[in-house]
Amino acid sequence: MDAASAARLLLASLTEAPAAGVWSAPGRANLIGEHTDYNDGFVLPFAIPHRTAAAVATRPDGRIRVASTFADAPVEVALEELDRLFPSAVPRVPEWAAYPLGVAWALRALAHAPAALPGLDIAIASDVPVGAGLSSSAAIESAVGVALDDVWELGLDAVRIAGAGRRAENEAVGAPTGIMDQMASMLGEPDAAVFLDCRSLAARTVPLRVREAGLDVLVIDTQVRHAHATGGYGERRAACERGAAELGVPALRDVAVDDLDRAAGLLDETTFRRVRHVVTENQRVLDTVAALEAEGPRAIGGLLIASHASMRDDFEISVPELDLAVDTALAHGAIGARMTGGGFGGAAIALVDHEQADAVGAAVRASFAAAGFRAPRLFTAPPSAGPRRDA
Ligand code: GAF
Repeated sequence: MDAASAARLLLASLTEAPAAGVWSAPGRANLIGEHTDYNDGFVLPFAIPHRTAAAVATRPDGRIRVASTFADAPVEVALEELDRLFPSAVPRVPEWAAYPLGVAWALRALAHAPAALPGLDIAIASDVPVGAGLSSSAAIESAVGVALDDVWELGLDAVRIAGAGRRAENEAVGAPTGIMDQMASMLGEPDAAVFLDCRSLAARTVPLRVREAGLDVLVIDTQVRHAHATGGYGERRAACERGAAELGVPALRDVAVDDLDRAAGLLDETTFRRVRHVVTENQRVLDTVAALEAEGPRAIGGLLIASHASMRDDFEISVPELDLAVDTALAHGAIGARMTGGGFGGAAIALVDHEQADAVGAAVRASFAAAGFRAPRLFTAPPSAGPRRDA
């Protein structure tokens, strides 16, 4: 059953009120541009076919209830209670519920007459792998965001809805993430990547016609689960902020590749390597956009490979499973491969000839088995559509 049908069924089990509608939004893979978003830099993600759906019914009592197929029990609060729950550095409701309730809180703050908004029952279902670095959380935020924008008649554009999703992530869940995932989910289009300047939020699509080029994007979910509210992600972000402060710039976006020699003399060795990753990764995003536009996806393999090496060696966010996935894919003919998303687990992507996709997948499975790693989950992910109303 698809996510929209599952959400609709779940809603029917919650309330007899008719559904106002069902909306869905995709997860994303990042083609290139990792840990650049919160440094005011450039990213180039694309929406994947996996989606999260939100079925919504209004209710007259000013309360909001969220339920999901991946949680035991619904969570219900009064709408005005949202302002007492958030912002919070730690989720004050079960973590899964902080995503949709955080979006409702952030969107309610944008309404002209918040007290007049109707209460809601929201049922959520998803086929985006959780904890795989494929933005299952942004998919929830975008699906709920577009649903509430319609039901509450807010008239917001995609960038404002993405901003509400990011507020939920940062201020309701407490994960110090950037804006990439929400913008990718909101702006994704078939056969295209989303080129986003994270400083200005100017975005445009760039052709990513993998099928036309005889290629597949193979996603290799290592099944090593990660979480961005804890640990390494925040440490990397702090190192970038430290580097920018020591170099006297507002953000690492303002450091050019040619400035790196000077930076090496000013920063401690670890901070320098964190900075070098971000600075060179920004340039790789620009180079990838230029290569896609001039020559198409067969021209970007070297940039993907260099990006992975930078994350592995300079930013140190890869894990052995991701490195093995990338190395094995490359050894079996992939044009390029890299880990995607925040790191410390999650998924890698490999750009492979369509005819070789099965063989590359089999080789990755065999290498994981030989290394004693948990079996990876593999699927192809053509660049796909953004949010839509399903019913
Ligand atoms: C996670 C975050 F949510 C994004 O904002 C981004 O920083 C990414 O990691 C790394 O590029 O997905």
